[in-house]
Amino acid sequence: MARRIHTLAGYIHEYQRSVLNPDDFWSQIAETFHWRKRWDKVLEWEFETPSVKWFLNGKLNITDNIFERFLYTKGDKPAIIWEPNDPEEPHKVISYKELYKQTCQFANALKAQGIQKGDRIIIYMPMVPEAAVAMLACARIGAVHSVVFAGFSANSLSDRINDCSAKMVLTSDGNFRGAKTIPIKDVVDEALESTSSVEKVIVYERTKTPVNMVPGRDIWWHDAIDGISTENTAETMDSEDMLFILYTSGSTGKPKGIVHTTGGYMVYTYYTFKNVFQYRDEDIYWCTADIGWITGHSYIVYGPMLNGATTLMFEGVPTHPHPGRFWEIVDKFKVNQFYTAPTAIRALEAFGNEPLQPYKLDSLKVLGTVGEPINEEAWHWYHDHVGKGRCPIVDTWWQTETGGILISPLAGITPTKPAYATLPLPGVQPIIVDNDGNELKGNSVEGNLCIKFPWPGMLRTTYGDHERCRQTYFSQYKGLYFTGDGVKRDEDGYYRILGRVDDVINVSGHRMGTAEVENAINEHPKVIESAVVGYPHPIKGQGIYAYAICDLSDRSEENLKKEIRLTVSKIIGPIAKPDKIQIVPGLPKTRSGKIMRRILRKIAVGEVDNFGDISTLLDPDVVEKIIEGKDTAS
Ligand code: 7RM
Repeated sequence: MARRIHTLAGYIHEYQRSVLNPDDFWSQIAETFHWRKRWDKVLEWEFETPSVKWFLNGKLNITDNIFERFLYTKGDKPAIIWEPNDPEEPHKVISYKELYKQTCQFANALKAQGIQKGDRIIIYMPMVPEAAVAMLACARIGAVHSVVFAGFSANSLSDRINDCSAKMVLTSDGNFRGAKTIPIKDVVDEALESTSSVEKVIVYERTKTPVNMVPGRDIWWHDAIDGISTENTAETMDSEDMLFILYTSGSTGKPKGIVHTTGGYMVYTYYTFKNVFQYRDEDIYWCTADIGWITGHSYIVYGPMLNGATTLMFEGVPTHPHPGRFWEIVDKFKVNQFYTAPTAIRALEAFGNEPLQPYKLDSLKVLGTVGEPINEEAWHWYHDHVGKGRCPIVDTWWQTETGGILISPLAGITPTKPAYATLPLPGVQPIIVDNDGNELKGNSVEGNLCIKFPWPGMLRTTYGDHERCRQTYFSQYKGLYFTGDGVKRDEDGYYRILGRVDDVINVSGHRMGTAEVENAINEHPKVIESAVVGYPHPIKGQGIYAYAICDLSDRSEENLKKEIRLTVSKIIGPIAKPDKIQIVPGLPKTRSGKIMRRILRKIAVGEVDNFGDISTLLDPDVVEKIIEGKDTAS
């Protein structure tokens, strides 16, 4: 198989080659694809503006490289195995040929509904194969998809629709999640009350939940494809044409639309999937992420499919109807590579080993984790009890912005080490800097993680606001991409990610800006001001601790906290609900009005002495009052 690394020596060799001559390295990988016109130049870049272009003037379509490329060799191979939320409902197996037909047909349907190359389409759907069809159909005709996690609120959805002026929304009547059925079409209807760009809504029937179909605007998926041809010639795209936008939280209030383009993203997700997971042609690969996150884009849909892999898609949740559900699915389909998040591992570990007992799990060859730092405890449990000590764990570090995995072991090829993402993939050049931007060279150092050279899968801009992209990622440290993560390089040169160094909280692998949550809390009319910090949480990794100054004149503290949680749920979504709320008389602020989160973080974990210098505080007494009230947090 082209471009697969087989040995540790091979890794070292490829890594060196990728640094010495990136153009040769990446063009040899890109050559394994079908290009309608070859690129003129491999790479043009500078990290000031920034401007990054890969495979310049190359012409291609990413779906050509999934379907037309594999049709003769893998047409009958399962592309998607879909397991529904309810174990009683039959699963589906969709071959590459069948997925190709569905993609072409839906691509034609989108065109028939007036969609053209460059139009933005929001996908707000459950984990059903049609969600992948929707993404691929957009890519086929050059429409830009923006998948929004179907757990987000109407308000979050309308913000995203407005930010990219989406012309269409793809959704479903409802979403089965564990024991619940969530009426997501209602959420879309509410979101569309505060948007004006959306002309059409296509609704996939999943739950048979009654919905209100707006005449002239809403159309059922099955009606949209009725009588539509299953043949379609893919649009010719430039390497640097936008493939998708995915919104992600940062340290400011408003989520950013991360933009990925066609050629580089294709090459990068293909290469990283192949090497990190060491996927073999007959393997069944399962990533448990939702397609609303970048992991779902790169490692459920594009990466696996560009490798002609069989990718398992699961509609449900880890613990429904029982905490052995994941292991049941592994055995049912003889899953070989299993990729999940530390938060899921910890949640399942909490049930003990009993739920594992009925299952053999002997098909497993590779285990993966992503989304947040994994603690050693959870790593060992995963390794010993799920992998039975036989399976290497790939702890994959990457971001929405990076498009694909940057630092990770290659399964069975390079060494693993508990809680370490270990080594950069070929083509990835990490650098650690101190707060002044000085490079920390050599081993046994700790600092801010930056990347000093482009890789094909990296973000190109933030939608509609390039300056924000520069500000957020390229301005802290001159000439470097700043990840926002702290990192340690140990005595052997292995990387351990230490978590965010900015105001981003990582709850169960989902990024949340403190400002974003505060803005939502402040929407409650009785909240005067609030400050939010992360604190260690046994299952979620980090929990949200909110300090709020409130008007309690006409309701109980308990009721107000309930209402605040409801408000946050409505504005962002249930995942942003604070785990703890403490009503406080004031917040520790500097004379310039900046909230000293450092102090609030310490109080949240019960460290109530040794605050360092608090003399710059406007009102140092407030700290004492917050400490006194700590037990009222709930
Ligand atoms: C893929 C994804 C990105 C942030 C990132 C880190 C954290 C992700 C790991 C990790 C430690 C890991 N994209 N993170 N993977 N921390 N070890 N293996 O999660 O944009 O949603 O989040 O997640 O802080 O900056 S993301």
